[in-house]
Amino acid sequence: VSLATSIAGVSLSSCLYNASGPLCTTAEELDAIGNSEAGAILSKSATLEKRAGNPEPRYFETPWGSINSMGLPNEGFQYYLDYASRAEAFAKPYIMSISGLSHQDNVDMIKALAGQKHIAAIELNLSCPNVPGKPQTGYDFEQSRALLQRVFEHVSLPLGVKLPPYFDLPHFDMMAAVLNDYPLAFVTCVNSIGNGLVIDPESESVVIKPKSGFGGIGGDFIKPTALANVRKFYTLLNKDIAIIGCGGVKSGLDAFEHILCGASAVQIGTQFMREGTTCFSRIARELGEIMQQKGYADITSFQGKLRSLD
Ligand code: RRO
Repeated sequence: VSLATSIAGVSLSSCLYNASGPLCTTAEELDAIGNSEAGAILSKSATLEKRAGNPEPRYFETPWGSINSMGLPNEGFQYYLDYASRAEAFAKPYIMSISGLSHQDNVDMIKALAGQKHIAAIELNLSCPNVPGKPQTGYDFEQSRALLQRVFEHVSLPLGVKLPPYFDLPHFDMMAAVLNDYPLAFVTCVNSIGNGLVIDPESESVVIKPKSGFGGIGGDFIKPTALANVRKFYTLLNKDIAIIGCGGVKSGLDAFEHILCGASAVQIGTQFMREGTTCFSRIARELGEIMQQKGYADITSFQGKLRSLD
């Protein structure tokens, strides 16, 4: 069986790769993804300037998932741009995530990426939940439209957006109406569920320091929400916009479910943080076994073909 996929003309030998965030901030971490079975290398979201992020502890794991309030720690835009030539050593696409602190910063970074070699695509993050005082752009439909309007005046590389999870059916329709007006290569569903709270009853305390303990939730907790978002946008968006699934993937079966809902590729966040780069080969093997059992030779044999009961 083949786990190969393609997103806006970019070929990936495996549909599984890392979510932006965990273990993709330094060149060494990105190299490790390059040397793994991941189908692509996706960088930590970049801001124009290097950032230290929020005070620690800022990441915590429970048996069912994670909470984080990293606050966008990253080496700065130029670092991830420079990494592109180093990524060439790996026979897989290098995708840059960007998350400017203002629309102007996003536009400036996207302008600087025009015509850059060795960058396969851009994932524009509309959904960071953890920078104090900055709302998640993806929850403001008019702001999202205004940003995309400006971005598409300058972009030359394939560009997709990383969305926050939506929970209300009219919100899916409203965001889809915005996204369908632009030539997006892909939409990644979903970022962490913003501003959850994990507490420790023993110490009667929160578990992370920033924002009084509030942070983005990932892992098992969020799989049903992630699948709902993949499925909704798969049905609502123009067929030339690929859906990339992210949320609660720790096994081949989880990846299978995302693809059945419509995902063309699947990202791994919390489980990658927990397990390291072996997650990509293990989950690939598990997904391959499921496909073999079911008689599916490739992803497109079952992608999006979720059945309803009526
Ligand atoms: O760095 C973060 O705190 C962070 C980001 Br930019 C994001 O998009 N999602 C997340 O859960 N954390």
